[in-house]
Amino acid sequence: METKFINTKTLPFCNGCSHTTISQNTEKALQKLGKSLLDVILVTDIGCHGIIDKAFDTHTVHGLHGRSVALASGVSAGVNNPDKKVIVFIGDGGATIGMQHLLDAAHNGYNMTVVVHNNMLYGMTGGQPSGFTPKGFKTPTLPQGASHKGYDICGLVTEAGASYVSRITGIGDISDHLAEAFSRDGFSLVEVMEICTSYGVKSNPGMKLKSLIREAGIEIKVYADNEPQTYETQEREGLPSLFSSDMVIEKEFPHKLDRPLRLFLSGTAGEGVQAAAEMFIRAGMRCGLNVTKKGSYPVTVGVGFSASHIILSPEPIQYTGAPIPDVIIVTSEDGLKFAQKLIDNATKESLLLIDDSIERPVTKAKIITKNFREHVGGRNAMIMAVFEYLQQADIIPMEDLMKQFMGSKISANKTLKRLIEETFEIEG
Ligand SMILES: Cc1ncc(C[n+]2csc(CCOP(=O)(O)OP(=O)(O)O)c2C)c(N)n1
Ligand code: SF4
Repeated sequence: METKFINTKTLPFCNGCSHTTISQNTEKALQKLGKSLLDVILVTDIGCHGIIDKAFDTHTVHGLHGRSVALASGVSAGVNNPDKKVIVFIGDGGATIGMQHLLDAAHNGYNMTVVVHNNMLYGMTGGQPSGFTPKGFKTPTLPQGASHKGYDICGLVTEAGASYVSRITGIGDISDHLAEAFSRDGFSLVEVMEICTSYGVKSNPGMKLKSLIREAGIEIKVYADNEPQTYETQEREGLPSLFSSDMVIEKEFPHKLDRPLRLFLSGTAGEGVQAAAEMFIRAGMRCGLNVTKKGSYPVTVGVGFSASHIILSPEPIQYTGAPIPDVIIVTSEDGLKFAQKLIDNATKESLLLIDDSIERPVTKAKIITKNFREHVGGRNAMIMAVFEYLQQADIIPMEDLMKQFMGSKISANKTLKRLIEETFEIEG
């Protein structure tokens, strides 16, 4: 039986909008190529065309306006598998905003097909002109018509090194054109000329797409049909994919957690907060736990606070926030300031582990003070603190955390290593 890629009969677009034609023909093209649902990763941009993703039963990712090609480049490089098809849906608005991403993706030969839905205006926000609006074409916010001709994206990505490029009109059965592009390795692009039946027609009454294209000198043709130069063959040969078994962390130790544990580590930039959090979650993963880690720090990463929210859980983690963490570890004044709200929210069940150089804050949490900074200096205070916490909590083996420590660059610090071994009576 033919694979159904679209899970609904009612697509979300206005009557007559060619976004419908593109979606239906994408399904048809994928069927012609014998693709299965999990072979396809559809990356959509912001705009009317982008609201289609929930109708596709493939993998889908919805990106920021203009950034879908950049996102897809990461997906393509990460997946690194020519049998998986990365397809980008982007409007002429998004393609204008993210044009550099299109040029770079073509230049680097990322495996993907970009389908530019060129209705010559920003549809979703009411018809502002884009960089692709042809000379003379009117829109609701530009009633006098565009004064310049639009960018020729097909010419530009061809010049940048795309392997296959064509421009077509979004009328009738376009599935063969799409299938042709989908079947190519490397970067391919199809620009589909369309009319926005809501705003394009309203501003240009009586206009016909084909005559408009002809009068504007927009060519409908195959622009590039070259031997593919793909990113994979040039750069990544022999490197593991992100999904490679080389990246898998095998379960090695038992754990004693029967519910999620939410920790908040808060200290000063450059004092090992992120490294300590990383060690802790990796140790959790070695025990078969689900984990999340979110770093928080100012954009000027070398100064001010540095904090990490981490969750370890025997169950899958559906929500990564923690308005009331179970444990808050504070190793500096910067960290205290940043953690203040969470300390205020803490309950009797919460634990606050805090360096004894800091004045004890008022809180409902149970407080334990320890001297983390004295022997190691600020630099590794959080590493000492997570060892201290783990020794008290006994949820995963200390040996596991020590193994993570020994696998990190910080273990080259002999003084720190000796101090951990002596304080926690554990062999490195
Ligand atoms: C960075 C950014 N700027 C502006 C917007 C507002 N915005 C949402 S949709 C849209 C227009 C989308 O037009 P286009 O990309 O051509 O897609 P269409 O709606 O025509 O399919 C704009 C400007 C946004 N979401 N993000
Ligand atoms: S507003 Fe325009 S682009 Fe958006 S769905 Fe309607 S016709 Fe299509």
